Amino acid sequence: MSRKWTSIKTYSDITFEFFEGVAKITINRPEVYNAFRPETNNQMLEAMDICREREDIDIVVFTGAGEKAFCSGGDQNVKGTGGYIGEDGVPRLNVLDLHKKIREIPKPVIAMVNGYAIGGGHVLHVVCDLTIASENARFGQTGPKVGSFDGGFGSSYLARHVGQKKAREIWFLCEQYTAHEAEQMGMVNKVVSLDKLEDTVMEWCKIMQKRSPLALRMIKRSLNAELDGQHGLMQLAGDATLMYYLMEEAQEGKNAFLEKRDPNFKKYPKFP
Ligand code: S0N
Repeated sequence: MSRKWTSIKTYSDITFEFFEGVAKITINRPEVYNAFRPETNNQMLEAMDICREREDIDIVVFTGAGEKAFCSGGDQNVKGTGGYIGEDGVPRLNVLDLHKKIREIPKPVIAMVNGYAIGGGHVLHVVCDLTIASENARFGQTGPKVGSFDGGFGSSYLARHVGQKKAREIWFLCEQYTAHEAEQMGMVNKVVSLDKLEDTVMEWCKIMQKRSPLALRMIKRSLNAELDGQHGLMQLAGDATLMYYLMEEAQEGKNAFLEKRDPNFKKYPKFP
């Protein structure tokens, strides 16, 4: 089925579109198999901020332009010493900021993998909450072959998906894996034919859109907290505070202060 996606904002390296509560961020650099440069990451970071703020966006989908690649990682043409060199001449490793935003946004993020997910492109799908891949997709890390590595989510979170032995194999050997192999390893949720890929992603979105957004938010926070240490606990606790603020008991404290009286917390139930 073809959908009438509407553009949210125009960028040079990505398209950023909306349809029925779903925001789609497409890396649009097919000539380099959707490799990212610092500008690509900055644009995705801005798009993610918009996704976080807009109430009508329920779910974010990442994909790549064309039928060859989801993302082939850092653009080797602009790799310098100290990182990838942007138009400002400054070397950056700013894809890590994107990983953080994907983990932090309180909405589901889906990787719609339509081809190669290699190197930093592989890490990008690993960091997303869900991965739906087409049969032609290929997965793998290349770091130790091309002079890079991701010791962050690209290693530790990958190991949570596939186990320590398999994660070490993926990084040490730098081989490629088919979509079905990736599914069997536990790092892909579902594999479909390329012509069914977007339909399937949108079907999953429709199901999640019927679920309680706050429940999904708390589940994402809780699953992250287990891996993210103090930072993860801070995010989970932030949402607990949000829920407390929604209760009359929290309002009573503020109201009492403004009305210059003692708060009466006794009237609120204490659950066992
Ligand atoms: C994807 C591969 C396997 C496809 O192979 P195939 O089908 O043989 O096609 P090619 O002819 O190789 O490619 C088609 C065209 O696309 C260009 N191209 C592909 N990938 C890249 C790329 N990453 N950068 C620049 N150009 C790319 C080809 O050059 C070719 O163009 P033409 O036709 O003009 O020659 C195969 O292409 C492949 O293996 N690609 C490279 C994958 C790779 O090694 N990626 C980089 C891995 N490293 C990272 O991603 C760094 C991670 C990272 O960013 C990071 C991690 C942790 C902390 C910080 C950072 C950070 O640096 O930010």
